[in-house]
Amino acid sequence: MKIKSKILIIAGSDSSGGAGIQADIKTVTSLGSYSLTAVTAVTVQNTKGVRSVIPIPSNEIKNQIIFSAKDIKPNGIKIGMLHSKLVIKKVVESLKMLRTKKIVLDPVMVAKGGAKLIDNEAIKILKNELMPKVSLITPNIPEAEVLTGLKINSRESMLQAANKLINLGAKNVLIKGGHLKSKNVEDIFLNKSDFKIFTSPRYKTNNTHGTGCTLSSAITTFFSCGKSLKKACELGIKYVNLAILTNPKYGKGHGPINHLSSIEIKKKFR
Ligand code: PXL
Repeated sequence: MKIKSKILIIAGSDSSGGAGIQADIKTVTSLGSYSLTAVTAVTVQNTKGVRSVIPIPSNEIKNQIIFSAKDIKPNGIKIGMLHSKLVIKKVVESLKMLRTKKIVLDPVMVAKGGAKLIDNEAIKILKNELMPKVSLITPNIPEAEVLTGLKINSRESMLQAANKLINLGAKNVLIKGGHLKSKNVEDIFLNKSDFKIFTSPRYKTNNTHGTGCTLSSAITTFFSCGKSLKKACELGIKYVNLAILTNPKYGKGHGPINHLSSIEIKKKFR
């Protein structure tokens, strides 16, 4: 199989393999693209929770990005866990040095079990300095609440929060509705001129560890292969839904999803 595109993944390691950079690599690979990585932190965890987080020094994160991506030029960049202000500043500096325009930011804040993966002062920098520079930001409801200061408990308040993020400088926003207590899951895509609600069935399962990482990586892959961002979101959501539906039931806590549930990218990479 011919490789369709190259994705740089900037994210933390999840030793249990369901989320973080492991989920990202599996997703990008199963959708037919090549991944290179910059590891931002090493977590010790299993499906029941996070035991520890060791940050990688911010200079080393920048070195990983620049040294590897100046050699193998990525068509798209996915950004996940960035735990501190300094790391975010180094990532912003690094992005400036690369030419890659297609960048998706998953503003990771808390792991499924409740462990914090970012510190408070970093959130402000992420919002002010990184968010305006990326193509798409993909917060879930708690993350969108932190980023906007709004309480989100309905489709209307999701839309309000998405609008606020656009007014704060985000180019495109996908707010994921999985945390709301609705029959179906609604994810809202918004930019200055377009708007779309993606409706998916809600599956009754605890095995949703890494869905956010997986979705943002899938979107980055489809986007890097020439799909529009809106279409890439639609295809990414389909991929994650299928991955949840066919989850392998591993572990005693929040189990991983099935990254091998690939769907075909029809449009050829240009
Ligand atoms: O799903 C968010 C996430 C991102 N990155 C790492 C994680 C997690 C959740 O556990 O461990 C490294």
